[in-house]
Order: sequence, then structure tokens, then C-alpha cells
Amino acid sequence: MEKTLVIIKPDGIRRGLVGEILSRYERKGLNILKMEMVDPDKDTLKAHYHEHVGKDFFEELIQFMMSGKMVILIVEGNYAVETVRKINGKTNPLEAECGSIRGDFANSLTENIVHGSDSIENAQKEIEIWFNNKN
Ligand code: IDP
Ligand code: MG
Repeated sequence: MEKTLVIIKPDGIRRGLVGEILSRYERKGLNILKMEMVDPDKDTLKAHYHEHVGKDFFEELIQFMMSGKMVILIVEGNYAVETVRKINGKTNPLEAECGSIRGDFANSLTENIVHGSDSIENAQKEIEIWFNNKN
């Protein structure tokens, strides 16, 4: 079964959206395989967001991700990677469709509530980064 890595970012926790977000994945028929509340350190975040190291928004992104606790999830199901990205909505809040998590709740390019892996290969890498191979 396909697996993907989801993060409910600190703004999602602060705004009390954890239950709402989980239920959107569940209602679509996806299965929550693992779930943990974490206080991320900078090195783990840098590994997770290595493709963005050096970009002008990188420091702002890391500071935001370290601004509070977040929830990490392994979500599985048919086409889990693409399905989660669709439920999450596009990165730019102006382009995220209403009905998606970002479309309904985000109004910032940085603070956009959720992360979902963008490929099966990256999902495997990100699951290793966050769950230390214990899946
Ligand atoms: P994704 O989360 O939809 O995969 P990415 O392009 O991989 O989007 O960017 C990772 C995260 O970095 C985004 O979710 C968002 O929090 C932040 N981000 C992306 N682009 C920008 C930007 O142009 N300005 C500020 N933050 C950004
Ligand atoms: Mg991405």
C-alpha cells in the first residue's frame, strides 16, 4: 500500500485544526498508520527541506516550523501521495482550491497548515527522516 508523510505544521496546531485535518484524510478513505506530536530540531528540518536550502524563504520557513509543536503522520492508501497533495491544496494560498485544506484555512505562502510528500521516493525518505526507520 502506498505511504506518504504528512506534517500538520505549527499553525495547524495553534489554530486547533488537527481533528479537522485528520478527518479529511480519513473521510477520503486513507488510513492513518502512525502519528506523533513532535518538537522538531533544526537539523531534522534541514534534512526534510534540503531542496529549499539557500532559497530566500528558507530561514523564514525553518523559524516558522520551529515556532511550536507539530504532528507527523504516515498516511497510507491508494495513490496516497497524490491524494494527500490534492486534499492539502496548492502551495500558493491564492491558487489553493476552496475545499482543500490550504484553500479553506491558509492565507500565507509560509504558514500553510500542512505538508505532504511530493513523490513516492521522497515519501520514503521523509518517513525515514521523521520516524527513524521504525516504520
Ligand atoms: P509544498 O509544501 O506545497 O510542497 P514547497 O514548494 O515544497 O511547497 O515549499 C515548502 C514550504 O515552504 C511551503 O509549504 C511553504 O511553507 C514554504 N514556501 C514555499 N514557497 C515559499 C515562498 O515563496 N515564500 C515563503 N514560503 C514559501
Ligand atoms: Mg514540497
